[in-house]
Formats: sequence, C-alpha cells, structure tokens
Amino acid sequence: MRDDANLATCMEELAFMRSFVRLCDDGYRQGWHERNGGNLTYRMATEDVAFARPFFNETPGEWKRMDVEAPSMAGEFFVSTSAGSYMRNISSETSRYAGIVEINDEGNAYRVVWGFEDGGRPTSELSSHVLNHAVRAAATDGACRVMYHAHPSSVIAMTMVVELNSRTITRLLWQAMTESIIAFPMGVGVVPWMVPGGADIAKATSKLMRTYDAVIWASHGLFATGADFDAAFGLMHAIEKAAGVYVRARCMNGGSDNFRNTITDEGLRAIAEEFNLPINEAFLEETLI
Ligand code: 2HA
Ligand code: ZN
Repeated sequence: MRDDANLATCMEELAFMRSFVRLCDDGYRQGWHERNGGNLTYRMATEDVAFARPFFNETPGEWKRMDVEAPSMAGEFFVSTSAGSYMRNISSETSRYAGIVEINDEGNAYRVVWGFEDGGRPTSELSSHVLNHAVRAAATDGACRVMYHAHPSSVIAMTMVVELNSRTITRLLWQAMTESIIAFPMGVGVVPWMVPGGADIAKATSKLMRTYDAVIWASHGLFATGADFDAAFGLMHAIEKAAGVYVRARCMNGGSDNFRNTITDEGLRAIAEEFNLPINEAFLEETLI
C-alpha cells in the first residue's frame, strides 16, 4: 500500500485529491478562473478508488441522469469540482466545492459517493467532461485521466480575431513559440462559439478530442487533457503562453499578422524530427520535392 493511503485520516489527504486541489489553486493563481469559471475532473485509478472507499458516504446519493451517454465510462469514479464553485475556494473547502461521483452501468447517470456537501452537484460541464474522458481514454489506451477546463485570456482573445479552425489556430500557436509543437504535436481543436453546459457542445468537443488532447471553445476558454495533473496543467499553460506571445506580437506589430519572423514549416519539421514527435502532418504545408 502507498504511504499516503496508510496514513490518510480523510479523503483530502490522499495523493490524488491533493494533486486535484493543487491544480485548482495553480490555475486560479494564473488568472484563468474568474468567478466560478472553469472546472476539473479526474478519472480515478482502481487503487485510488480502493484508498478512497473507506471515506465514501455510508449511503450513496440518488442516481441522476446525464444528458449524454458514455457506455465505456460505466463503473468509473470521477472527482469533480462542483457546479458554481470558485476555483479559489476548492483548497479551503474541498468536501463542499468538490466531490466524487460514480457512473452507472449504462454510462448515462451518476451518483454522489463523497463531497458536494450542502446540496452541491458536479460541474455544469459534466456532459463535456464525461464524453471527453470516454474519447480520450479510448485514444490513449486508458492513459488519459485529467480533464481541465479554464478561461485563459489570451486564448479567448485570439479567437476574436483569427479564423476559427483547428489548422489555422494550431499553426499560429506553433509558429509563435518553439515549445508549442513539442507540447501539442497533434495540434489544438477549435469549437466555434456555442452555448455552454449542454449535450451539443459536449458532442462537438468530444468529436475533436478523437484527434486533439486540447480543444478551444471560441470566446469562452480551453479544455486540456492529460494522463496526470502535471500533463493537463502543463498543456493548458503552454497553449495559453503561445497565445499570449501571439497576442503581444500582434499588438507590437500595429495589429498586423504580417510578422517579420516566425518559425517556418521547415523549422517545425526539424523540431518534430529531433524530438521524434507524432506530429499532425496535415497542419504543415506540403514540402516541394
Ligand atoms: O464552470 O466554466 O463553462 C463555469 C464554466 C462553464
Ligand atoms: Zn467555461
């Protein structure tokens, strides 16, 4: 048994819960979570569930229908921020502003097994989170566990001025900063503006998640995923950093996107080769042989 599980006297002391809370704090400090903006879910590993079970409520909550179906997520347990919660409050009142839900055998309903005290419920974006988890788990052979949604300013600003398609935005981000193609070699998906919170945006996002591990919501924010909290946070951070560089460069350039220097496609290919990256070829210009 892991030490944290042996010694834990409450859910909040378990390693996965500490990492969950830390990401919420880190994201808040980055300025990505105004008000109740953003949400986070973690698909628990079997051993996490074993360590957490002693702290589950004696009686689980009622089954509640979701507006999407994700059969492959049947029986999974998710830690989730609560609907309406402020990221800045998750660390101080974790059992109130976060909780754990179990998904039923059909993958279309959940019940609360811990947390969400005082009548809370999981994130308003639960549909997107669960569908995205299903798609990313399938795309990564089960490795992906963290689904992180935030409202970083530069990404949002960028969607107000550039063409809203995955290839265009990915190329601008890749060209802005060397680290970009290393951090997201498959690129970033883009969903046009849609009403948040429901099944439609969840389906549009999860479709793109078959290819991308991060998806932008125009004039709203960004979803970043990963096998662990570092990976998801790091991806969010890298994309927002690149978008920030783009925004600044464009401001310095009098608003024009006719930049003097950007990383060329030849340069991008050379990075991919050097680091042996599974790059999205369709997002590079064809080479003339
Ligand atoms: O939690 O970010 O997209 C509030 C939101 C909804
Ligand atoms: Zn949001």
